[in-house]
Amino acid sequence: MIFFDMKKELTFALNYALNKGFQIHPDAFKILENLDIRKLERIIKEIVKEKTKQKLFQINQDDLETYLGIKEDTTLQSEIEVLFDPTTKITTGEGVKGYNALFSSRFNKLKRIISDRPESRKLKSIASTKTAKSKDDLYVCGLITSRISERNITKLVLEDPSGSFDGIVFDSELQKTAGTLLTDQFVMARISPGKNSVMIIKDLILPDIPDQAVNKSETEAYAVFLSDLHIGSKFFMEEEFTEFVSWLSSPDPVARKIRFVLIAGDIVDGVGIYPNQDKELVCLTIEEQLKKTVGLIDKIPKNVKIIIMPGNHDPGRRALPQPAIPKKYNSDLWEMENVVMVGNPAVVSLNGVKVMMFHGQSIDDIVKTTPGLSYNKPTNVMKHLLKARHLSPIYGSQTPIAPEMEDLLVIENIPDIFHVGHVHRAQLDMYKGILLVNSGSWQRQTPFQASVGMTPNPGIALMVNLKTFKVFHQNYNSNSENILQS
Ligand code: D5M
Ligand code: ZN
Ligand code: FE
Repeated sequence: MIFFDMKKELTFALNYALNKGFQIHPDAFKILENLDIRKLERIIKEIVKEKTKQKLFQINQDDLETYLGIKEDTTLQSEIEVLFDPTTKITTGEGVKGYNALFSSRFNKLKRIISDRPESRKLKSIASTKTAKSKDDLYVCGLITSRISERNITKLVLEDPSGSFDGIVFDSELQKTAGTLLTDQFVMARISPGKNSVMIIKDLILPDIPDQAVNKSETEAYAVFLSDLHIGSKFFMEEEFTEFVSWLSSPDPVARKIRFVLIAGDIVDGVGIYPNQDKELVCLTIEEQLKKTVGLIDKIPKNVKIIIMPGNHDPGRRALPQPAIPKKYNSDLWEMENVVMVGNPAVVSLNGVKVMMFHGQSIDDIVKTTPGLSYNKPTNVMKHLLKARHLSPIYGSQTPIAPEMEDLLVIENIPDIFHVGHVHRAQLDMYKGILLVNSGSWQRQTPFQASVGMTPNPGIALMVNLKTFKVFHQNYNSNSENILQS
């Protein structure tokens, strides 16, 4: 055993045991080395006392783990089930016909969701309201094709399979709601005919999330929420991420209970994602970037299950929904026994807790067109998505959406946890009992982000106790401004 260059508290503890005739196993030594030095003396004295009674004069790893309560708890469950993965459902219909199918699927799915509302019993098709004789209020639903705010009114155009409807919102409170509606979002409206054949919108009803019971894990397993590693980028915080990965095997009582690591996209920085990207890369090919990724996640203990979902920087396809990162780029990832590869978005069950994972590409378009929403509060945008029951409502802006026959971005399955990344700001919140996690990033501010005034808070690992839903975080960023705000 090398006493050279050792902390004096550790030397004292070792000498104490050796002088009492004890041997210390090298694995036990490793644990002692990582302990809080203030506790060392007390711990070693206790163990020596106990083992002297038993007349066993070797201190091994097991003794320390038992004493410290860090012995691997085999009663903690780590059951994972993929409830939804778009990878095998992707068909990519082509052309206009494909988009008609997509929007009709969106309309039908959301109409079914809203049919749980009592008002929906009075729903009429848009075409039938044109000939309605009654002076009673009517209910229609559809996708928003246009929203215009003028002076003190807001004009909305709604479309359903029977036709389209122009309505005006006069009420100032209701105009605030109308102002937050996104193009192509589904909404139900209470309407009544006004003067000069103008239709007045009197209420706007979103599909939203009903009150519901949250599923919890029976045992206290923890899940870690990560995203936006950007491995291969010059700005990937490799040192900090490596430190976090080694913390996962440390004696810390929380680390010892971690059974899941979820990565919500932008695992690697990719190649050719933005102009002149090669100048900001340390690994110049996708293969090299993924190889490095495998090297890093291989250090995560094997009793931790890892779920990997792609983002806009990862290989596969850019348009939503995205398939899992294809095997051809790195078969090791697919073959690792503790890794599960899924597409974007995905829904997984962790010990019965439903987690909806989405990279979050649509946040860019929503922040740009919606008053009151910003990159600094990504969880507010996440609430917006839940209310709309759609992960990417706006079609035809920056976020590419594929012309699938079925709209796989409708939020049909209500999650217990909603996990999003993309905007590089770690943040937590709650909405209708759903825990909202934006998992931040492990990439320092890029020159592009600096040029647009985007301030990420990278290097924060968020984790959740799946039994109590209590939240923890580990901050690996030395910059004290990069705190977690909610
Ligand atoms: O994007 C991280 C965040 O930065 C995300 O909110 C988009 C924004 N971003 C990044 N590059 C651009 C460009 N070129 N235009 C507009 N917004 C951008 P990430 O997915 O990690 O690149
Ligand atoms: Zn990113
Ligand atoms: Fe991204």
